Amino acid sequence: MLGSVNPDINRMVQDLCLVLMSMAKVSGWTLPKSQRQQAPYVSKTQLVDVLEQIAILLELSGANGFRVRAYQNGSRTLASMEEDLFTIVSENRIVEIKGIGKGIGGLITEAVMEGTWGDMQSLYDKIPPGLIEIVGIPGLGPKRARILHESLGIDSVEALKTACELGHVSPLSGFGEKSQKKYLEGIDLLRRYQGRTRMDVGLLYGRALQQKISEISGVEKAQLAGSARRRRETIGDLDVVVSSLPENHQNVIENILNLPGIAEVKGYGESKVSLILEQEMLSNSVNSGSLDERLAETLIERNSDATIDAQVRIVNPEMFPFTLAYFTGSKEHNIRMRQEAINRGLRLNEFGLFPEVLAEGKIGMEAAKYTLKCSDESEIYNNLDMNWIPPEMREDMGEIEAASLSKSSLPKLIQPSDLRGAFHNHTVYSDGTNTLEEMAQAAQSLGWEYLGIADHSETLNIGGRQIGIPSGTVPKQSDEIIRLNKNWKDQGINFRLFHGSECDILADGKLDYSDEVRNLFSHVVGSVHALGSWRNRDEIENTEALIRAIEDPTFTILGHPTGRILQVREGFPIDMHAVIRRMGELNSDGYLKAIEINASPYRLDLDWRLCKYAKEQKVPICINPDAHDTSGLDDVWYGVQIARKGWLESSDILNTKSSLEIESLFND
Ligand code: DGT
Ligand code: CA
Ligand code: ZN
Repeated sequence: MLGSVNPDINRMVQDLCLVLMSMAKVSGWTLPKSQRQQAPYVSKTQLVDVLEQIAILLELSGANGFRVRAYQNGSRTLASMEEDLFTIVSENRIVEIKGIGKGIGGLITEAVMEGTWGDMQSLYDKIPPGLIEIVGIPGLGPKRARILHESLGIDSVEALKTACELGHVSPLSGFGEKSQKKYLEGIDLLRRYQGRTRMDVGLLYGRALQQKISEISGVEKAQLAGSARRRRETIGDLDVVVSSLPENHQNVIENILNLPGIAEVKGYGESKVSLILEQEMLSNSVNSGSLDERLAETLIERNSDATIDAQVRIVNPEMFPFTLAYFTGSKEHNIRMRQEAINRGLRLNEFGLFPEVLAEGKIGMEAAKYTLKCSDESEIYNNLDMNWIPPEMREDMGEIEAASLSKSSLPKLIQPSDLRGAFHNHTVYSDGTNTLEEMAQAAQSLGWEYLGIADHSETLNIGGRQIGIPSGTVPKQSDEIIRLNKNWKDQGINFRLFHGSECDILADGKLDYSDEVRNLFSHVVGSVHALGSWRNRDEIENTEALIRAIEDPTFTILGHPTGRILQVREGFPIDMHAVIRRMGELNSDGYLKAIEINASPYRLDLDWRLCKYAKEQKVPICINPDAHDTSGLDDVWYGVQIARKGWLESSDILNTKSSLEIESLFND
C-alpha cells in the first residue's frame, strides 16, 4: 500500500495506527463489489486491504489472537508476493504459499474467481463504524478500542472524546492519565486534518483540473486559487477561477460537468460548480516524464480512494483578476486588503474595486459596472498603493506592510532554479535505492554543481535490522566519493559530491559515531529518529538536548527539525524559537549551523511560519530533499515553495551557494 513512498517515510507510516487513520472513515468499511464481468474479480491490492481490515475487525470483535494474526500475515504475504495472483489462484496453488492457510486461501480464491467474500459481510456489519474510526487515533489499536467499547460502551470518536474529558478512561486498567491525554491530542489531530490533502497530491489534482478546464472551448483562462495557489502544506479544497465571455458560460459549465474524473457534482449554478474529483482526473492530464506523472502513478498504484473537493467559479474576463485575488485569499489577507480599500474610499470584493461615491447602495454584481478597471492582480495592488504580493505570502503576516509603495520591502523570493545542490540524500549505503554514482548523475541532470550525501548513522535500526552505516564502512564510502570526485575533476566536469552523514541525535543530545568518525565528514546533518523518548519528554528537556547536539563542533545542519509527518503525527515538543536563537548565536561566533527545510511533501519541516525567524536570527537555511532515490531529488521543488512562503530569498539559502563557497564553509 505504501510501497512507493520513500523508505524513511514508509517506515514511520508502518506504525499500524497511522495507516488505519487514513483507512478509517466515519462511514466504516465495505467489502469491494467487483464491476468486472469475469475473473479475476478483485485485485491483489484490494485483497491486501480486505485481509488487513478483517484482522482489525476480528480483533475488535474479540476473536482469538491466532486468527487475527493469520489475516495480518495473509495480508502481508500477499503484499510482498511477486508472482501474478490470478495465475496462482487459477492453478490452485494459493495454499502452497507460506503464510496463507486453508481458510484464507479459500477466501482469496472465492474473491478472485467469483467476486464474493464468504460470510465476511456479517463481520463487517457487526462492528460499529465509529469503533473503526477510533482505531485510527494514534496510540489506540483494536485491542484497546475493544476494551473501551466493552467497559465504557464507547463506539465513536465523539464518545471517546467525552469520556477522556470526563476522566473516565484513565482509571481503566492499562490506560492511565498519559494515554487519556494522548487520545485527546490524537482526536484533535484527526479532526484537524480530516478532509485535507497534502500539497503534492492537492496540486496534482489542481493542475489536472485546471488543464482540463483550459482546454474547453470558450475558456480564456483557468487558474488555480485558494490554499493550493498559496502553497499551504495541506489543502482543504481546490479553488479554480475561470475567465470566459458571458455568452459561453453555460456551455463551459456543461463541459466542466462532463469532465472525466468527477466522482460527484455537489451543485452548480450560473457561475459556480462544486465538484468532488476522483483519480481518473489524473489520467492523461500530466506530461510524460514529469514529476506530476510520477506522482500520479504512485497515487494510482496505491489504489487510494482519495478524493478532493473543488469549487470552480466562472466569471467574465474583466472580473477575472478580482475574483482570482479574492479566492486566492487568505481570508486574513483579504480582510486587510478590504480595509486598505476602505481607507481610500474604495470597496473591494470578488466582483471589483469600486469607488464608494459611484457604487453607493449597489451590491454584488449590480455594482460591477462601476469598478476601476484592472487587467491583472498587480493593478489591484497598485490601486491600493502596493506592489503585487506573491500568493505564497498572502497570509497577513506582514506582507501588507512590506508591499506598500512607500516601503517596497517585499523580498525577492527564491526560485527552484536558484539551487545548486542539496545536502541531505541517501544511497544504497543506508536505506536509499540508488548508488552514489546514480544519485550524482541525477543531480547533474538537474544542473546542480554538487550533491551532499548523508546516509544514516550507525545507531539507526528498524526492528533490529541495521539501517545506518557502521563506523567501519564510513572510510569505504569516503574513498568511493574521493575517487568519483577525482574523475569529474579530471574530465573538467564542474560537479562534486560532499561526504556527509545523517547522524542520529541520541536521546541525551549526544551525536551518533565517535568524534573521530564524525570528523571524517564534510557535513553532519543531525536528526532525531528515535522519536519515542522525545515525544514522551517535555519541551524544556527536548530543547536542551537538541541544543546540546547542535553545539557539537561537528554538527552542521539540523535535519527535519520536529520530526513531524503531515496528517500523521505531530513533531516532538520543542521550543523551536530557542533552538533557532541558539543557532543564530553560534553562527555569529563563526560556526556554521544551518537548519533544514525538509522538502519531502510528507514533512515540510522546518515549518514555513518559522522561516522568517530563522532568517532574522541569521541562521542559514538548506532546502533538502532527503532523497532516497534519484527521483526523490525533485522534492526540492516543494521545499522551495515552503521557503517562498516563509519569505526567503536566494541569499538566505545555503544550497544556492557555489561549490567553492560551500567547500570553504565546510572546510572541505
Ligand atoms: P482551504 O481550502 O481550507 O485549504 O483554504 P482556502 O484558503 O482555499 O479557503 P477556502 O477554500 O475556504 O476559500 C478560498 C478563499 O476564498 C479564501 O482563501 C479567501 C476567500 N474567502 C472565503 N471565505 C471568505 C470570507 O468569509 N471572507 C473573506 N474575506 N474571504 C473569504
Ligand atoms: Ca480552498
Ligand atoms: Zn531522517
